[in-house]
Amino acid sequence: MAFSKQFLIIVAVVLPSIALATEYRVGDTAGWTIKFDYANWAKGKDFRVGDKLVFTYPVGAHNVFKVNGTTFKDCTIPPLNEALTTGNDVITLATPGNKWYICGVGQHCAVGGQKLSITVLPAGLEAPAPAPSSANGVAASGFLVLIASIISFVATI
Ligand SMILES: [Cu+2]
Repeated sequence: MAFSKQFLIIVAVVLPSIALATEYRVGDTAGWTIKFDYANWAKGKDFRVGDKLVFTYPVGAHNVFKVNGTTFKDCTIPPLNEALTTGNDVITLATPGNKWYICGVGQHCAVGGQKLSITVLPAGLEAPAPAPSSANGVAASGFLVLIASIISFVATI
């Protein structure tokens, strides 16, 4: 019983954050690479403040620069010390607005099309439209009540 109780507590702590913030693996299974249509990948996705972008690639093969719109368009490579290079770079979307990311290796941006442009919307719970905001709140609190009752149920076993 000790194990399943522990498991449920972990689920209770982790799941609400998953429900409210989304982690996007850039390029899905293709990851961060050349000759991939990132404009198409981003299309229709609802990027929100608090969501995360994860850039995955073999270390050394690519890198990630967060740039401005002009640099994005021209594929100007910033100083190398500004690059993310871990192969599993997680970027939390902290502010709303347009965000641009490019690869600074060789001609990956200019020729390989390894560039991502997204528009980040305000966080779901702070959205200006009241209807979806309150709907999210109700769903989240209902979810927490459910988890709490599961935990108290397990605790009584
Ligand atoms: Cu690259």
